[in-house]
Amino acid sequence: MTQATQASLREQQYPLIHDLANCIESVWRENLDLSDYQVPEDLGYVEGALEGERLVIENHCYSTPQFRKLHLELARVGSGLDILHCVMFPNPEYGIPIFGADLVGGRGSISAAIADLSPVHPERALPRSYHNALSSLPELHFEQTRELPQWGDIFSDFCLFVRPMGEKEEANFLQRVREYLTLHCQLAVATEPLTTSVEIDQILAGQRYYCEKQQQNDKTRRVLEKSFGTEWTERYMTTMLFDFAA
Ligand code: BLA
Repeated sequence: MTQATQASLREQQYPLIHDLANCIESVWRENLDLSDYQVPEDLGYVEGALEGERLVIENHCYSTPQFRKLHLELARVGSGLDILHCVMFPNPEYGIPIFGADLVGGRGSISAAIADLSPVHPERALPRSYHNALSSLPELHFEQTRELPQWGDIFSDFCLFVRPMGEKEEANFLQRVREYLTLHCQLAVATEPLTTSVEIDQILAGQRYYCEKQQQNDKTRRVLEKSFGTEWTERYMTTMLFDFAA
């Protein structure tokens, strides 16, 4: 797939999705030491249309000393539904949360906008440095907050899950995600790696729990299955979207 075609999916996407994708990549570039991450060859750019509308997916991945995988995915279903998915998977030697974001919408509005720094420690507590930094951000008000699904016990108290109403709320959402990302990158870089296998195993277990819960999101699964079938979707959800060390 050529760069020109890749750029054009982002150009066509809903403005908040396009802007958030650019924001994520610029915060990464400004704060982290990015290396290439080898996306499995057949998963960089994917198109499918088994029994419904055409689904186009493009993946951008990097790794850094603190993160084994930074994943930004942009997708479009048919001509109307745009999706942004982003997860930052830390190396297990770093006892830091998992940043995740998902935006779904199009044709005039975003129906779901979620962003969080999700804990992976036992008791699912955030490190104190994160708790303090997040607590000191000014409070934001959104007209329509949304309720988390049952599998959503992985998210922190700082999870933002809203249907942004209008440009002002969209701008507020974007700004808040920029703040989450920036403080996350800065705290991650300042974090000393863990040294004991007991601590590292706890982090691995927390990351695994996070991925297993995310794999239960039937809304994501259904969209993928309609275009790519059940087998491909299972592989994609467990190796590309939410993979963990076995
Ligand atoms: C919701 N995710 C959704 C919805 C769709 C997708 C269609 C329903 C939107 C709505 O209710 O308005 C679809 N999301 C996708 C697809 C991909 C995707 C197809 O990423 C990828 C190709 N999901 C994540 C991450 C988080 C997340 C990283 O991938 C959170 C950090 C959360 N998505 C999330 C949640 C919901 C959602 C909590 C609402 C689920 C529900 O209400 O049941």
